Amino acid sequence: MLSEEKPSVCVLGLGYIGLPTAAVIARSGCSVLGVDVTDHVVDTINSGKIHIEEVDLDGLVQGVVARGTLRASLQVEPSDVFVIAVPTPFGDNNIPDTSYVMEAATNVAAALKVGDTLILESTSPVGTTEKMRDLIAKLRPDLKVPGLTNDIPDIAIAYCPERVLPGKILEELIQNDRSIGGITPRCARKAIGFYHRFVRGDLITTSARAAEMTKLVENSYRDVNIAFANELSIISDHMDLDVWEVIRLANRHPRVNILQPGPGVGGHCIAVDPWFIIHSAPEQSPLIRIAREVNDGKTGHVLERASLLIDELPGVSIACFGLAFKANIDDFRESPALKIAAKLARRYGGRVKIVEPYASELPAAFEGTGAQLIDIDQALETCQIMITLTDHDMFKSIPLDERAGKVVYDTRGIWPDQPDNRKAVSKLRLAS
Ligand code: SAJ
Repeated sequence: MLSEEKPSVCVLGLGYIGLPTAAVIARSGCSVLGVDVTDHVVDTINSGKIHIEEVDLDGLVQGVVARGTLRASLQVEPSDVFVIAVPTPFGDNNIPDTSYVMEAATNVAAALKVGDTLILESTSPVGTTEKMRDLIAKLRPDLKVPGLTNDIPDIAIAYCPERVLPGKILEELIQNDRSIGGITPRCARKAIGFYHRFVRGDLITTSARAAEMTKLVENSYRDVNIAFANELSIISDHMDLDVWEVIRLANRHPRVNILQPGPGVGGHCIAVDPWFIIHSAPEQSPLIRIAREVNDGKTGHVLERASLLIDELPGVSIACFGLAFKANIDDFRESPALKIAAKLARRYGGRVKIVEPYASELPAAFEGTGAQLIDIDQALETCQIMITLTDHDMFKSIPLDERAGKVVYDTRGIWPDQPDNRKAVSKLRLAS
């Protein structure tokens, strides 16, 4: 590849990160092959459509597929740059599972040639990029790999984590700064040359291990801070204080910025990544572990208090506002809101109504419960108890006069003007 030529790129894994990344690279004019293990995903993308929801992604994918700069396949093909963006779930006992990364690297190994760059983007335990390098070295003894040769290596390998926010992925893919962690400084420089093509944020070079840790630290930082807010809300429930008021006041301090309590932490990142650190350094990470436990425990706390409230008002209908794991998106994966609503539905059956403007039908967790999906107006007309679980803007804009006379358990603090909030909540004080 001549330096002024646009590299051909192969992106492995066409999920929430891989597909937007592939589409943005394709928009920069590179020829991109997206690889996925699922026929349906490959077919959908090749027809110019998408299988996930993300703001503006449909139009972008349609455009780059129509222009021929993005196509999808089940098979890896020779390319100049390979980007691995496959999941790294954790299995039993919260142990990170990097088998998809290693499988993807195995497929890439067969296609590698001198001059190629291999980049791992998947959130990974520290040391994964080096393990991937060792695997490549084993599978391709004909190639000089970085860190294992005294000569100039034949290929470059780097770890470059994404840090985009679901709902703002296309914007943040371009604007956010990125850590570019090379196995060697030369690898980092090669990776920078690639990301410069489509990222406007700063590209900061470091080692692969430091970049791996940085990604985990970012999400753990957020988890620990949300845990502080959630613990404050549990303390406030116990002491009959309004946590929202306390946080609002405390945040007037110039160096205090407490996050928002909620029904727990959802999604595939913040509730998962801290375990990668805990697994690597269990003795050294008590704070990170307890934060995870506090955030997971908050879901049970909300369920318990909601049940106490419902038990005080037998027979009345209950509206659960929101299933998504956070505001203004249709992502119900690992959602505390969904867990709470589904448990209430199993406990109280048809009395439970779900208001979720981002769902066209109730997820499988509600099967056989008798719960129904209704809209905001139906909820206001028919439900006396209202439990807010997701802070969608559509819910926030329900004015006070439409909520008058309702018993509200607002786990997100979206209705600070609700007059009987405190009264309803104080009735719930746990006998602890
Ligand atoms: N949450 C609260 N209170 C808050 C903030 C969030 O309860 O004050 C909850 C949300 O409701 C949600 C969960 O935390 O259930 C996570 O939401 P989020 O918006 O904080 O983060 P994610 O999971 O959508 O995306 C995170 C981001 N990481 C950080 O902000 C450090 C994103 O930048 C990462 O790219 C993404 O994880 C990822 O892929 O790792």
